[in-house]
Amino acid sequence: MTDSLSQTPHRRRNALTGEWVMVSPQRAQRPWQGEESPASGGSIGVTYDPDCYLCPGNTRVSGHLNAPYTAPWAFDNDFPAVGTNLHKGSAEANATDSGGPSALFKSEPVAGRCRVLCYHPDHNKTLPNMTEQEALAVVQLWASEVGALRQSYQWVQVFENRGEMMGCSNAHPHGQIWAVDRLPNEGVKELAQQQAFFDAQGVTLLDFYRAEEERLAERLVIQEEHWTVLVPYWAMWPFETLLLPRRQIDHLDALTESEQLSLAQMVTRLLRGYDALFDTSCPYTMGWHGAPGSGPAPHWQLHAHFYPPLLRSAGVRKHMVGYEMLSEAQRDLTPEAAAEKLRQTL
Ligand code: H2U
Ligand code: ZN
Repeated sequence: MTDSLSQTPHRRRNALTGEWVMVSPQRAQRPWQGEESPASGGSIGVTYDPDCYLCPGNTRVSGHLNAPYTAPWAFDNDFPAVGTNLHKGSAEANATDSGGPSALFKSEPVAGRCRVLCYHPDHNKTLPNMTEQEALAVVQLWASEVGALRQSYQWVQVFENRGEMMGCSNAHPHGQIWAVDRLPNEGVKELAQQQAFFDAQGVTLLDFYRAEEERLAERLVIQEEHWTVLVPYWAMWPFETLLLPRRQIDHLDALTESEQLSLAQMVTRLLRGYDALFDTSCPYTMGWHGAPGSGPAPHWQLHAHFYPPLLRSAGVRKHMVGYEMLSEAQRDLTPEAAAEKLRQTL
């Protein structure tokens, strides 16, 4: 990296969304006198919690009974953000592009299906603590859920919020899926950038980008046969990473068996790295972006984003406030320095 990027303020463009992030490397050493959240202390240690609404056989808030599951298991969210009832009685699309005041009060209906994915019957078995086979079972559940839901919905968002800092309400290892019939903002931005790049260059943006990052090596975190993890050039969160397959893949359900197994290894390894870096059960939001719709999508590259909020230690997080909320994302630590620190823990 040139000295100017490692030492002087600059902006970097996110090639996947078209947005910019401001990088202020000279600020990375500034003293911190703000909030230090207490470290979460990691695992509590119970394998079964009679009060947990996700443990096998327990009763949920809704009164429904969980299956006595012994492998990853999914159910329809009892408090879904969207209904499956395809627009019946819901708001009609109410604005035209003809101008006038109605253009300022635009809305449209949205329908979908929300699922909760219990990753493991053991209340305490987070992804980084799983064996390869246990994590593989989670990967296979992601894949089968995506395979089924994308037949009916435009956008299938698999995600996991881990830790209280990320608003996760329950320690039981679990993820969620919100599948919707409208393309959400992130999908719209990523689709526009990937489509435009493919139309202009004839290659898949993130596949081309990954090969370039592998050549440069300064932001690589893990690279093996089927997958690469890197801190993107345009990372917004301090230790944000991007997980990419090493061939073009549209959807999670298109992985081969060896790609699934290798993915299980990669995810647990990366999450163990995060836990080691901060010496805590590291909070994060992670999620998969597969191609919208169910048809072939050579312009799209399947990928997962990992967004841990931590900055220096278990107790000091990055706040996306002030300039970030009002202007644009900003970071102090360079993505190259973050990748170096992550590599040291793996
Ligand atoms: P989070 O902790 O990641 O928010 O996920 C918990 C989800 O589980 C949440 O979306 C659902 C909530 O709606 N849930 C049920 O479906 N049934 C329950 O009995 C409690 C929580
Ligand atoms: Zn539980």
